[in-house]
Amino acid sequence: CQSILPNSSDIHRTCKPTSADQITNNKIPVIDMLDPQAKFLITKACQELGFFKVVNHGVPIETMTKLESDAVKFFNLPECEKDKVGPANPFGYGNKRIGSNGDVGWVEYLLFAINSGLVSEKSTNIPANSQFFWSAINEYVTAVRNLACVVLEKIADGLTIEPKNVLSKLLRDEKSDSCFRLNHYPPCTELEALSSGGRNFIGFGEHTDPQIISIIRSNNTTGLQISLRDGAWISVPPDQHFFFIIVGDSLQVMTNGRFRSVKHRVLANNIKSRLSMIYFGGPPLSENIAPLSSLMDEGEESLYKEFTWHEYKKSAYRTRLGADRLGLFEKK
Ligand code: GA4
Repeated sequence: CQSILPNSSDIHRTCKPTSADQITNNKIPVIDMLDPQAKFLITKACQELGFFKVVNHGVPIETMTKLESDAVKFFNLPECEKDKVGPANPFGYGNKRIGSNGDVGWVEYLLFAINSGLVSEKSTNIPANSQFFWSAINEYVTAVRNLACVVLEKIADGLTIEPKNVLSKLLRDEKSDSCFRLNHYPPCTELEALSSGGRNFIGFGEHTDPQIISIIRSNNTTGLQISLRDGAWISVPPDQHFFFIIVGDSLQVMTNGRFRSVKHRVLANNIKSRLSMIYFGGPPLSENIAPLSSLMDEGEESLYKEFTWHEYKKSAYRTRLGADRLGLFEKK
């Protein structure tokens, strides 16, 4: 059973904690999807932080817990079994290596393409007829895609742009280039030693998501942090019953910089495993990523050069995880 792990010294990528490096609940907006004000509150959160939590989201808890328990079963398999589904290129099972440009983290994952709204069995070499969790995963992905679309419709409403489905139709399109990720962060026993020296152990390095919107749900283990405008990192208290919404680079461009794609990262935990599931909602490859005309003020110019999602994605895959990907497309 040969492992593909890089030399362990490669994964000792560390970072300095900041003064704001603590569990900070009150900085993260909590949006009740049934609140008539939700559209305004969501829009405000996207402008200020690019991140918020949603409650009353309508996704049954069992849809989340069923997939979580199947995912735990998968990640508990012997390494040689999991390796049969890898290496991730970019889809499939990956262990510690993230992308193909040398990024590593204390994480193992499954990355799936989504085709016509369903997780593509062909994007990994997991047999379609295996005892794998296809039904749990597709039930989950269908539910969160729907939630993402409702959020995007509220955003259009909050920004008073027409038509209301101008953003959500990109995710509902059968050519939508979305993907789904299961991340498992095993407990990291070296963490204590390292953090006593004032450093933290990186599970998944800082980055922004290239897509329009991401929806993340995790088990009850800490680790996720987001960066505030002033550069301080705050820890996001985990909440297994709810979702966190992340504004992606494409939505920043479509709102001509009104919304902010939030930098985030995951720190490893020394005691508990963290399991997260993330839906990345992207447009069709041929879609032009440009400010929405109905949003632009008179005489307002795009802050960005013209590009399609395909071009942006191609460029993103050539960058390191923490790169300023959007910077390459800004008009200087
Ligand atoms: C970050 C968001 C998603 O997880 C992802 C990641 C992708 C990958 O893991 O293959 C990338 C990363 C992500 C952006 C830069 C490139 C590509 C790893 C990497 C170093 C699936 C995505 O779409 O972009």
